Amino acid sequence: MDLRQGIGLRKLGMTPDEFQQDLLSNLYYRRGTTVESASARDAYETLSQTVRDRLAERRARTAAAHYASNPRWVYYLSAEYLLGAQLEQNLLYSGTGELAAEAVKALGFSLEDVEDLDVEPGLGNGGLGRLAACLVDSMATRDIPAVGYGIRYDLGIFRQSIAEDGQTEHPDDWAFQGNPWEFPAPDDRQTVGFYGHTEPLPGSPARKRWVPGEIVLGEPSHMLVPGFGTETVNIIRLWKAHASEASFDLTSFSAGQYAEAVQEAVRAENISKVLYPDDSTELGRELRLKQQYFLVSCSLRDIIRRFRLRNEGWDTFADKTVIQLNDTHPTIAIPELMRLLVDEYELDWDAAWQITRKTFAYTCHTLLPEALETWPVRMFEKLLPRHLEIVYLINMLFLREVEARFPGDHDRLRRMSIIQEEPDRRVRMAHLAVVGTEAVNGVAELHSKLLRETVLDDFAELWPAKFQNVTNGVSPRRFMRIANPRLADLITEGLGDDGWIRDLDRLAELEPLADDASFLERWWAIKRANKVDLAAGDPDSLTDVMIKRFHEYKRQQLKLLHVITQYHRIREDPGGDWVPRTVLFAGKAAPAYHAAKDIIHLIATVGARIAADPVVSPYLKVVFPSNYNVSLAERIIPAADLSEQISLAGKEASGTGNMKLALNGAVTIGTLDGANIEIRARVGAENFFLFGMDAYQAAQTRLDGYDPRRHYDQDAELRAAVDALTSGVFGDVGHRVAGSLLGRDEYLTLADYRSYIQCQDDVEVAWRDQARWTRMSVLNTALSGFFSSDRTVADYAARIWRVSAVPVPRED
Ligand code: AZC
Repeated sequence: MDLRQGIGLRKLGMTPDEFQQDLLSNLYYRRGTTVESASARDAYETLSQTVRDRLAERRARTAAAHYASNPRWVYYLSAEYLLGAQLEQNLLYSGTGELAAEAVKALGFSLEDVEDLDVEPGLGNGGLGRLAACLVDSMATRDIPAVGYGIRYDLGIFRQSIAEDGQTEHPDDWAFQGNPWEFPAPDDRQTVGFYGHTEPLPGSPARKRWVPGEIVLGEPSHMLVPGFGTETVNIIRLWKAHASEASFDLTSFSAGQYAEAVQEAVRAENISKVLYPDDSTELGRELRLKQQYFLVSCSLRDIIRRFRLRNEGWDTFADKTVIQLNDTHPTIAIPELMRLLVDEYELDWDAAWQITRKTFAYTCHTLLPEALETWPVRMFEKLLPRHLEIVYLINMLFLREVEARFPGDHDRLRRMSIIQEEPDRRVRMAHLAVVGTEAVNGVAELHSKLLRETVLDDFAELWPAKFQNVTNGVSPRRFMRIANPRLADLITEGLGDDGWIRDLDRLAELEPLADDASFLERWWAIKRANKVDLAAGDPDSLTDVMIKRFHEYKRQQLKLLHVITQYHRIREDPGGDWVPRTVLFAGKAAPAYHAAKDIIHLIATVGARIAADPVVSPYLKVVFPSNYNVSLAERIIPAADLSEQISLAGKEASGTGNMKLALNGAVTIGTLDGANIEIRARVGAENFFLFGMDAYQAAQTRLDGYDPRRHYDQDAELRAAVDALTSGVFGDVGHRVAGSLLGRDEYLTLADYRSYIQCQDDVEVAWRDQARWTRMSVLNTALSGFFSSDRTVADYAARIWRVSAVPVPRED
């Protein structure tokens, strides 16, 4: 019997009895309890295992199909994954929702009770981590053989509580009660070195032996990533740091020095202890560099192990392997692959470099200079001495290439070097990532263009063909079908079948329904029902949402100035015909980012004041649900009428919340930034509220010597709003925020204020006409099919990875 063909795997279509049997068997044999004494947690654990087993069958068939076809595999390296809750997703993807509901009912629970116990793995910060989750979903859905690699942080993104004094952070011990979705694979553990020194090796001057000073083990576990409407189940493999046995100091322990005895072990295990809750600014901590190398070293050894299983020569490695670097965090993979090939597998430098360059591709997610990672040479050298030598050699050969193309252009060499010399010596990871890869992409058209024109202009001049754009996308499963079942059902009814969930361009077929009055009525009623479920405010009010990380460039402070202006207007004319609004903010600020935390604090303060004001509160409500995460996003997005995408143009690489909201029928108010531009181009200018400067005007405003006071002096309403902040009624925090706006106003908030306010007035005019608004809403959904991550993955597959689908046969 060929074991790989099917190890007695169960048939796909299960009867309720069979499902129930499996559940009971898990309850008895794995959980060790009985029907009579099963708690909700017992029900949750056993249901999760039962559902997981259904996917594990498909996983086994997937591995067999991949092994047989020996394709080019995609390896996605990402320091972050914001996966979202797993149970509901896996019920949907395995088609076991109804079976599960019945089975847990027999144990005395409802599916909702049980789903409430499912904790989302918060292994990411924001857009970049959630994008990684959408892409692995779509890779599986598109039958692309892929493995995602990441770190299994003990503590994910902090839990946030919000009070009138702003944000407080609490540790997120997400797997405290265990994680039923994870398969530990201790046998595949890898050994990772740090520190130490290098020694010459006889024979080849390019080869060295690295003698590390510290050894840490990486233990993998994997989670299943099912495709939707297909048989493929891929995996993500997450590494957890483990101390090696030798690190326990028995001598100290015997002498009663317990802390000393485990000191080394604790240090080792700290590597995967915590996700850095830092979205864009450099913490400059050695531990972070250690995390990056830990991820890279474990993953590359695993990739090579998988390659060598197939017994092929190194000359085929790049044909069988593409490694996508999700931002610069895993960029040390480039010197690490060189080290493995040259030092350990004894390839000569040129052959190794050819392989390396053909294997890697790099996605950049930012335009903020401060978010481009650099590491002090001294720290890099201490932690990774061999890698620094390799980086130097890569740099020398690279600069020779530049010199040959642009003889005598010393300034260009200085600008392009992988090593920054002034003011201090640092390794520029983005430069390394461009030099060591075959393709570099930005994440929206404007972003890719600005990368070529500004941040990476010298590189684009040298290698124009290397630079590409792949516009981001989002999973229609999680953000439509799961998050918004009412809307999904209506769309399915409107289109005649649910094929759109895998083929989102089909939403365009809804376009004619935007003129069908009864369809519009039902659309409106669904939005209202979603607002009732969210229970954030009056479901008949305009639900105006700004949900994203807090950062000054995203300009939550601009939204707040609008709120204060609205507050003043209502107070001045209490009898006016005001459009009732619920303004909902949600999002976290990096704990050390004081200016962003001030803005949260100020929102909470202003919100409380408005709530206490009987004149204003019937028309204006500010809510700030705490702990924004994927699950909360799934509740807010279906209820949103207006989507705030108001970053300073040229700063938001793409945005993906903007896509989720548009797909759920929220109308965008936004600047010409990131993917907003592409959303507007698709849904039509008349269905999008545009305001503010574009990226070139913003850059010019800066060059011309921007003075925020000029706007303050000229605009009475703006002055009143800023004066309210400085008046003291909102406390010290009001002062601080006003000070920053009048002082530097780094992100040109005041310059865009008037245009924003006018645009918000236009929003209200449109909102008063319910038919017009609903039509805009339907068209936003209908014309946003492009923003499916299935399309994003198809783009990567065709243009960057050059891989094709490997369908997994159904079990007969
Ligand atoms: C984000 C960008 O800010 C956002 O515009 C983009 O949509 C998203 O990546 C996905 O491409 N960047 C990050 O989240 N960056 C980090 C370091 O977390």
